[in-house]
Amino acid sequence: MFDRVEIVIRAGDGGDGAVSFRREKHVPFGGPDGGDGGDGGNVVILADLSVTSLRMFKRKRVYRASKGEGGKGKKKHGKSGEDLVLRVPAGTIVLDKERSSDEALVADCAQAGQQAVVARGGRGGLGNTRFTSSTNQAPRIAQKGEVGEELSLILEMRLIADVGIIGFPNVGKSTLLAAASAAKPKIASYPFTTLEPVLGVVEVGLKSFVIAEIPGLIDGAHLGRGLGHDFLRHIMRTKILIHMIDGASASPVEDMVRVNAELSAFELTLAQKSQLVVINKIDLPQVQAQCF
Ligand SMILES: Nc1nc2c(ncn2[C@@H]2O[C@H](COP(=O)(O)OP(=O)(O)OP(=O)(O)O)[C@@H](O)[C@H]2O)c(=O)[nH]1
Ligand SMILES: [Mg+2]
Repeated sequence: MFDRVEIVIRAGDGGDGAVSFRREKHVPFGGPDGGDGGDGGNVVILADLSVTSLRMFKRKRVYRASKGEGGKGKKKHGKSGEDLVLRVPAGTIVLDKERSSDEALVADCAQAGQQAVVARGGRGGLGNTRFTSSTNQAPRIAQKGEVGEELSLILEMRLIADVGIIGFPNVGKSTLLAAASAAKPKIASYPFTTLEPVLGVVEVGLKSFVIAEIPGLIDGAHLGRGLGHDFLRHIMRTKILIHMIDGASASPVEDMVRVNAELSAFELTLAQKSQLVVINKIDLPQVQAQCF
């Protein structure tokens, strides 16, 4: 699953302004007529419902918007460069790779249709027509186009689930997801059966909400151990967490505390989300003896 990619974007340079003079028969000293350069194209990021992953950004790394054309004689302005629109899945956030994490957010395309200019094209340079003054009627100067902005970006897709199911491996997260929705995650009696977050839609009458299994939470997940680190990002936007505990574990309460410690080590706001704590496998006699 490609849910985080790094790309380089470069907005178009502005076109140069032209140095040009009118040349007409019988007009010995034509005035300056150099037009302005066109502006460079912007790079725009657009959340598009028809795009479901960031996979295509793995193939190509550098994205450039087109340049503005240079100005021409007869006061003709150069054409502006076209914007380059990069289509991403809804729920993608855009981070500036060079900045520290608290000021790195460039754009947040949570909903389809949201867009943001992430790199501005350079302005076109002024042609020599613009430099005429009372003392200089025939300026031989024109401005160069500005350079387009260049940025290294991280695109990160965050699943937009309303409810996240968390808990140690093998506690029964997939079983709940499969029972509550039409999703068909693999269920097996060993840890790490689920290797990527799985989404399901839960229908309640006419309403529905999205539920996500977040796999691989173990001690040290926030440090990248197991699978957990990457996937914790996905639950940042959930409204509530279902914290599932295996009632048959040697110490269910300690399991819960350890998972919570992972959440707060990763991001404090995650640990502050409301949790519905669920003890699972209560059909087993030893669980009934232990928990009730
Ligand atoms: N007895 C009993 N077993 C259950 C219950 N719920 C799940 N299980 C079993 O627990 C095992 C693990 O279930 P999963 O749903 O795959 O657990 P998971 O949390 O998704 O596991 P990972 O994806 O590997 O982290 C399976 O053998 C399930 O059949 C339950 O309510 N009672
Ligand atoms: Mg699972």
